[in-house]
Amino acid sequence: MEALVQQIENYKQEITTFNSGDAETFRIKYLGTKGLVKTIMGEMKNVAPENKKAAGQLLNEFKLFAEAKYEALQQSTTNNQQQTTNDTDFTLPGDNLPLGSRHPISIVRNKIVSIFQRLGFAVAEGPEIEDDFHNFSALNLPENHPARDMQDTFYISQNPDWLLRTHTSSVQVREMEKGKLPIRIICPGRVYRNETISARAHCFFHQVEGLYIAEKVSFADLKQTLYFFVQEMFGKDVKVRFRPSYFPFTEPSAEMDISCLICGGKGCNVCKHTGWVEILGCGMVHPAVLENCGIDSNKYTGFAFGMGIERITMLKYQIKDLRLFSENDVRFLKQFTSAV
Ligand code: 2NM
Repeated sequence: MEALVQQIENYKQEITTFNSGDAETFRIKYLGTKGLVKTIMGEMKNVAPENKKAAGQLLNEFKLFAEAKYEALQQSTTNNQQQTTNDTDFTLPGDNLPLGSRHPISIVRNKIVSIFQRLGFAVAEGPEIEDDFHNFSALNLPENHPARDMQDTFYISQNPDWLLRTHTSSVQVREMEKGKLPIRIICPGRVYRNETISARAHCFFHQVEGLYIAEKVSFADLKQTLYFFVQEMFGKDVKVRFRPSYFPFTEPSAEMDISCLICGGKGCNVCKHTGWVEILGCGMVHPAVLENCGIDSNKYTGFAFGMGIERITMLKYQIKDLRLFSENDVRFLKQFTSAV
């Protein structure tokens, strides 16, 4: 009995000064199924019968003492956690992440697309790796046309019928083949030409082409649509003129010029002192192209146009070198902002 009293005193001392772990460590060591409190409870069987009552009281007291300490430890852990939470000020401003900006080509493409969408044109897309039919044959480009030259176009060595599209007209061919008329689409996208890279040429650039096919579509519709477009794009004061031109896939064909934005038509370096700058090619879709795509050219007519996004972007922002668009120099790229 004496020994048990002494032992409990020692354990109480140990518990009072316990600081070698959290509440759970304490629970396992003292109150768990293999803990110290259970172990000394087990020693009751060695206590002489006349001492059992006193020993029982002593052990119960010890158990309560250990439980009180456990509760105190639990409480202080919770307090600590609350303390940590309160230390974090969620109202402080976050880290400053550098903001990117949209590429000027994307800004201008989005603007072009949104103007034509307001006129009821839908966006159509297609593959950049095309076959000869969709890029050339269907579009009335003869076998000996210079655009088909190995030097002018990138071919895929695996299959001589495959190439990188040289215009997004191939997307329009695919839409016409579907046979759902009328068609009113614009096709933005990247196109490829086998050119030596310079300030004015690159091996890839970006285009938006448009196509409208229905019954009784006329050249007057073409002119009015494109006039609306340039007024929205460059302002109401812009003037336009059409010059006769040639494309194998349109007849008649024309180039459209706008009055020079820089000098207002008086003559400057940008317009090479003519007062006009060329911005797109257009025309009435050649009946042979319609027939190649399975459309009855006696019933339907249509107009088409195509423009280079780089060219329009260079005009809009007075950018002098095409290479700036693909060099990814942040000092250049961060100068452009847009709401679109
Ligand atoms: C241009 C100029 C003129 C054109 C023609 C077609 C199609 F598929 F309907 F035949 N798509 N795009 C076209 C016409 C493109 O780009 C300067």
